[in-house]
Amino acid sequence: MVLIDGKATANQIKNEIAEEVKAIKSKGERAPHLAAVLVGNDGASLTYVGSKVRSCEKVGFDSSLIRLPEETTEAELLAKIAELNQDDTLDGYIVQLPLPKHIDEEKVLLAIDPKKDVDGFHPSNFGRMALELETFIPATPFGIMQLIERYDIDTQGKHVVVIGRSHIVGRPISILMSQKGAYGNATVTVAHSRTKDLKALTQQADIIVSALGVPGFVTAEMVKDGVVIIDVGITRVEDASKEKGYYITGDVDFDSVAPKASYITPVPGGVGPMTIAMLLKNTLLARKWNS
Ligand code: L34
Repeated sequence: MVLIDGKATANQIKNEIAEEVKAIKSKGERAPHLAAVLVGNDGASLTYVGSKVRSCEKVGFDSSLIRLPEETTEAELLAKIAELNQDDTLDGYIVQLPLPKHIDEEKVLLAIDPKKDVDGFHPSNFGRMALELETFIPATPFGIMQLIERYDIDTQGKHVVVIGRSHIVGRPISILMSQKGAYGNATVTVAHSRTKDLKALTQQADIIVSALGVPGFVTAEMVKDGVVIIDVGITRVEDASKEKGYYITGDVDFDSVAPKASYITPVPGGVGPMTIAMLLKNTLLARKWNS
């Protein structure tokens, strides 16, 4: 069993980005600049956005954290977005999800200038991805593809079962893995809440990508020997015995599944850190494409 080290791979990618930033600065050009908008005080979102800002510093990017109160209206957020779209000192930005319930997420994502949409969530970027045109690939699926590539995991003709059909992970990874290419050409099944007999599907999966958010959902009897496990789930479970008052866990019952797996990503330290590294990568791409 190979434990896929997302943290180390993410650090490697960040080092590669840092080298590119050095080269940009040595030409007398300004550093790439990423901004993140965070509405409200969700604990997990604060952690993720904090990590994004720290990672910017690490690779030599400029960064801006724009924090807006929970009560921010949709109109106020849209006004902020219009401002960021016009800001020439900014290469890319993201609006951290989830947004408070009174704000229409779709409207917000549509308002982001696709050229600065380093999350790749805008319909035009998602469409470009589906059509295999040059674009920003959403950071989490991009990170998964990088792990598969850097660990040289064979996907040709393999049966991939994706659990979950979210716009951020399940749907895009299902598209990417079925595309032509060295780390594509897989046969992909997208499973979701209406899927009948999920176990029968996962039992014959060569690769399982679980993006559900239910701790311990994927158990040993659901997988075959030699399976590749990509665990995208990340849930905070309250636990008073822990320093932070919670621990983080994935969708996969790691202890029972790992012995059967050929490759497996841990949580934490798997896909999560890769999401952040690939957001930086997209910002660097924005810089190249827009200048
Ligand atoms: N707009 N919203 C937008 N873009 C995104 O790409 C995200 N996502 C998801 C939530 N909302 C978003 C993230 O950034 C999930 N996500 C994310 C980013 C980083 C990590 C997890 C999820 C991460 O760093 N995980 C660490 C543990 C962090 C912790 O201590 O909680 C890990 O090792 O998995």
